[in-house]
Amino acid sequence: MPTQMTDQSTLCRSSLAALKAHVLSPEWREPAIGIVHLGIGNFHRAHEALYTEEAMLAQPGDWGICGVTLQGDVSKRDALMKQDGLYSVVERGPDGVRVTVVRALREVLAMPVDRARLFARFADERVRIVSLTVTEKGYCRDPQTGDADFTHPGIAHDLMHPDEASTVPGILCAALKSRRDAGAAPFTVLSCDNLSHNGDALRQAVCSFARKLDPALADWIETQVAFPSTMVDRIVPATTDADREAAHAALGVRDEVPVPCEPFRQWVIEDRFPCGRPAWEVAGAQLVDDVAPFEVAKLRMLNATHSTLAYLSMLAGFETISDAVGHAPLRTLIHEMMTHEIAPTLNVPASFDLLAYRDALLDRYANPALSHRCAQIAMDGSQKMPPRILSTIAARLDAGQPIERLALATAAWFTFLRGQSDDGTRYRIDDPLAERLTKAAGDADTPERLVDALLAISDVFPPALAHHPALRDALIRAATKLRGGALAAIAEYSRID
Ligand code: CS2
Repeated sequence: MPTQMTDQSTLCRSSLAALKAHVLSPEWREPAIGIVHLGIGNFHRAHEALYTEEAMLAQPGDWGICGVTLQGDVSKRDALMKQDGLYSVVERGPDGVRVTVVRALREVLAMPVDRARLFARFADERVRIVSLTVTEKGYCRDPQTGDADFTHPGIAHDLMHPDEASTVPGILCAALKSRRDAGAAPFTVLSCDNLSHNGDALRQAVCSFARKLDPALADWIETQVAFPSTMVDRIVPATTDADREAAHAALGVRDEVPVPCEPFRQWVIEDRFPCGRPAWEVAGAQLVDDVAPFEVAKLRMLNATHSTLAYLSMLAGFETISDAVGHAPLRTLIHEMMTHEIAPTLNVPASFDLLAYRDALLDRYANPALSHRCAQIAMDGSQKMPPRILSTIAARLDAGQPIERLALATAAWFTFLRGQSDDGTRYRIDDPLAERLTKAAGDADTPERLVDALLAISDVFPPALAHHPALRDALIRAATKLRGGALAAIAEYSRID
C-alpha cells in the first residue's frame, strides 16, 4: 500500500508527538470549531488563541478556531494550512526565549475566495463566538456619529450587494441574517481591538448598517446579540527570520509562521456570552461586569505612550521601542506624561495602582529581546490618535489643565506626516487617510500652517477640539520646537514641570 508522503521537516499535526516539551500539555483532544475569528494576524495568535487552548486543556470543549483573513491573503492561509493550522508562539523575555506550539487554530479561510466556506461556518450553530482583531479602520465607522460610515466605498458596496459583503459590518450583518432566517440562535460578537468601548462601538456600526438594509434585522440584532467589550494586551511585533530560526532551533522542524511576543499578557472581558464561552478565566483572563476603566487606562497609558514613542522616534531615528526608551530624556518624557497628564484623567477602581502600571509599562518597553518596530506602531495614526491621545487632551482642556506633553505627541504625529525624518530619510505614510494627511502636512511651510491644516481634518478633530485656542497654541509651540529637531524637543519637554 503506498504510504502518504508528509513533509517531516515542517511543523504539522503528525509532528506533534515528538514535540511534547513544546506544547502546553500532551493531553489534547482535537476540538470542533466553535469560534470564527476575523483578522487572523499575529496578535490573535499570541493572545486569544493561546487563552483558548489553555481553557480547553482545563475544561475540554469545542472551541477550535477558524481564522479568517479579510484581505484576500491566500498566502497567509496557505502557509498556516500547510502546517495544519499549527504555529509556535516565541515568547521573548529578558531571561530568554520560550517556544510553545498552539493547536487551537483548526482552519484558516481567506475572504473573498472562501466566502461559501466561511458562511457555512457562520451557519453552523456550534459556532457560538465570532471574535475580531481587524484594527481600528476595520470597523468602518463614521468618527462623528459612531454609525457605519455610509460614505465609505466598502460600506456603500455592501449595502448594494449584501451577499458579496467585504466590510466587517457587512459580513457580520449577512452572517447574523443567515442565523435569524434559519431560526437559529445568534453567536456572540467579541471585539478584541484597541477601541474605547469596543463592544458598543462594534454593535453601533453593525446595527446602523443593518437598519439601512433591513430594520427588522436591526431590531433582532439589538435585542438578541451580545457584543461584550474587552481589553486586550500583549505586545506582539511582526514576525522576522530570527523568530523562524528560534522556532526551528527549539522544535527541530521548520515553522514558517511563528509569532514573537513578550511574556506579559492580559485580557479583561465583560462576561456576557449567552451561548457560552471557553473557560478563559483558567488561563488568567479577568471576567468582569465593566471593562471600561481597564480599557480606557490601557488606551491612554500604553497605546498613547506607544504612539508618542513611535512618532518621536520616526523623526529622531530610533528604530525600536526599546531603543526609544533607552534614550533617557525620551523615557523621562513619557514617564512624566503618564504621571502628570494621563493618570490624573483616569477613573479606575481603587485596587488599580496606576503608578505601578506606568512602571510596568516602562519595563515592558525596555525588553531588549523584543524588536518592536516604531514604524509598525506609527501606522494608521488617524485612527489611533483620537482614542489614545486626543481623548485625554479633551478631558484635560475641559478641566482647564495643561497639555504640553500630549501636544508634543500630537505635533510629532503632524511632523511625521511630512514623510521625512530629521536626518532626511524618507518613509511612506500608511494610513486610510494618507492622501489627505500628507497633502495637508506637505503643503504647510510654517508650524502655524501645519497645525491649522491638520486641525481642519474633522475625521480626526471634532470641532470643539479643533477650535480650542489652548490646543492650537500648545500644538504650535510643540511643532515649532520640532522644527529644530526631535532630539532637542524631547530634551526640552523632558524637563518641564
Ligand atoms: C501598538 C499596539 O501597534 C500599535 O499601535 O500600540 O498594537 C500594542 O502593542 C498593543 O495594543 C499592546 O497590547
